[in-house]
Amino acid sequence: MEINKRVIIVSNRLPVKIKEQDGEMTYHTSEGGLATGLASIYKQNNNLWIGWPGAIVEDRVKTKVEEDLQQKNLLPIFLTQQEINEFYEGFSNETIWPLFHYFPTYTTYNPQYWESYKAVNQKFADAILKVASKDDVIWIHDYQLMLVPQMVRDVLPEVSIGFFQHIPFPSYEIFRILPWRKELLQGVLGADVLGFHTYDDVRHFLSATTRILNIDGMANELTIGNRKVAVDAFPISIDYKKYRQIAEDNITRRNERKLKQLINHNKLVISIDRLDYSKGIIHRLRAYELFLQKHPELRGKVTMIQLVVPSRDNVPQYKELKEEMNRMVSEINGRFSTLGWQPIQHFYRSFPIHLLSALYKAADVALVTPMRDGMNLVSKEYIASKIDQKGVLVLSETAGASRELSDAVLVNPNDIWEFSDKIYSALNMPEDEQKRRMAAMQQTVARFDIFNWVNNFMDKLAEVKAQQQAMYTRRINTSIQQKIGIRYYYGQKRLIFLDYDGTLVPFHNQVDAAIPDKDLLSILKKLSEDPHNTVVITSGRDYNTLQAWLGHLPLDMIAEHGAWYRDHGKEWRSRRDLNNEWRHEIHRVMDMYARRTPGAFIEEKSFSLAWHYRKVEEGLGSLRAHELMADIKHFVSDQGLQLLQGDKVIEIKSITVNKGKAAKRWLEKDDYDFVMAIGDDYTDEDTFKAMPDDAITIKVGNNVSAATYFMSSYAEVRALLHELYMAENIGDQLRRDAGILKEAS
Ligand code: ADQ
Repeated sequence: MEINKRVIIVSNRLPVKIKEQDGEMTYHTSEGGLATGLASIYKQNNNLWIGWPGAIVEDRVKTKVEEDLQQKNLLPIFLTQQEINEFYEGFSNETIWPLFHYFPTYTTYNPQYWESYKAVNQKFADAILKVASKDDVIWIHDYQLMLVPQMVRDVLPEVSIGFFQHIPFPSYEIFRILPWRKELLQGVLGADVLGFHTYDDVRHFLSATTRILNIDGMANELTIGNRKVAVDAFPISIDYKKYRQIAEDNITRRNERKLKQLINHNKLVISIDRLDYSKGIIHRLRAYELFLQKHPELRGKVTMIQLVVPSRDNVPQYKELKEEMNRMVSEINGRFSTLGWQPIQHFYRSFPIHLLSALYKAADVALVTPMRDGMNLVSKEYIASKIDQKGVLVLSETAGASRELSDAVLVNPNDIWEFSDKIYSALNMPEDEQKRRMAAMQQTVARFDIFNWVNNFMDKLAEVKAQQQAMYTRRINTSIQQKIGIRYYYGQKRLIFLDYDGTLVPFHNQVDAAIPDKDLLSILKKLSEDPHNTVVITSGRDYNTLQAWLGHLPLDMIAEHGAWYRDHGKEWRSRRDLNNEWRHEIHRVMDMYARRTPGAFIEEKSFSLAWHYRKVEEGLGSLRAHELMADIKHFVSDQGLQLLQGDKVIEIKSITVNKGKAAKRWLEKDDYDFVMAIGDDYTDEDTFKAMPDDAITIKVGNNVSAATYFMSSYAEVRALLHELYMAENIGDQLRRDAGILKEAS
């Protein structure tokens, strides 16, 4: 973790509850998992946590509250009642929350809420910007603040920003329903590291950015302008040691004894969550009811303790849920109770941690069965509290925690029948199996605790920033450009290799649309007409196209990655040693895949075949390309061919043909004092590697490269080339002026 930088944590809620009693302000610091984990950061040095203090604060006490909280390294943002209604309860909890938890029918689309969401996000961003400098690390939390990263980035372009989302990121098909999907994505992409709980969330997020913003990336890295952004899974956890200590505490032991007496030493099933439709409370009650119905022999021998913490109960759906829950609990109790036994003990309130811990310890089975949950910490708290390792966790497969806790009894909460069977088998699981499973899960939770989570996230953020900075120093800026200009100016024999697509013209969906424009032709003409210059276009395109587009200029050209070449003023020649016997078979397979894939097509070059999928439906193209590659890979290696994977294209050619080999032919021709190569894709890497040590090599784009320098676009390449021949002209002028001056003197 980078400890020498100042860290600013930002979340909707501050880790403090504030109350006013008889004119006195009291502050109760939260014991929640996130607050505990982040306490190791925000309480240090001049670090800071920014957020809403959880209550409406009257103007007259605002300054006092600010001063009090400042002592605790907290900076409050005050929200008005209207902001709470529209930004917090509105857009955050009635729009994003239900949709991201796969409840589209509960989702409200209210433009007024959206306006408020934007305004409050701006309020948070302004508060950050008031105190932050470009060297700080800013860690923004959760779905209430998705626009803040970009708002901060706009003002502090170099600052380190992390964003962590605590709730699921839904599949693209769900996310796209949202009218403001684009803005939310652009907002979070202001961060350098985007963290989610699970790899599935990461996958969904990447698929949404590809499809909605048309941003492509390599694996889980995206390139936003000149910035690399990492998207990764950081499963949150709990303070394991703390939960173990509490479980061993005498107060907890006493509570546990009392609890067992209270339920007559029955088997105990527990259920603990916040009141929320995402938590699966109703489905769980149904499954428990069915279990009691199917197993009359266990009635009177099992008790369920259900704890529900009040939450958001002025949002209509939560009110309805509460009514439905109460109705079901009394129905089940009414139906099955006997004089000495009640199947469900229901509590609608928060419990002190020692009582919670006693429940975890006493429980034979914990039912943690949300419909959807980003992670779910109750499951991990239960595991940590099991000192004797006896007890079974029944866990939803749709909770993020299920990815780590594979030794739990996994359940689909919608499948009530199977669910009720699993309650039964959990209650009857042999003790040694309980212990084996519990031990394995304890190992995981102990190792990947909340502190590990904080460290992993902060380390990743530092790593990404360092990578960005390394890239930044290799980006061509004015001073590097000047140095290149000087070397160019003094060069007497210059050799310049230029790739075509993506380097001199933008990447087009239509292969033939990349025809050179007037501006480009003029640049190439001026460069190549200079008698000191040899300009070589090195392209993967077929030679007929290059001839038609650029043949009239005094350029040298390499076509089809080196299978064909032309010295200016001469005819095109091909390599004599290449054979084409493999062609028929590869063409047959490529054609089979093209016929199954709308939008795919084959490009025929004289010594290679390319299968393009740039016009194929997103996702399907790369799926087919992988199938195709798997199909031909043995043939390719048997025949001494090479399979190249490009940007939405795969190409098969002889292994002996590459741009680097072709470039060598030119390098060997003469002794050059200025060598430069510019290219944008993987095939240009061969050129870069073939260049002498003192050559200037430039990669267009941000991917890893053997090139020394980076540029972001074809437009910058053109500007550089323009500068170079201008340098020559200005130089000539200077030389002439110098001559005139000499003569005059
Ligand atoms: P939550 O939806 O709040 O968090 P969860 O992770 O389960 O869900 O945390 C609930 C917390 O409340 C636990 O620490 C639990 O002990 C406590 N709690 C529950 N009932 C209680 C009661 N009656 N009395 C006292 N305490 C009680 C969101 C996401 C989750 C994600 C977390 C953290 O929805 O998926 O795991 O953030 O990222």
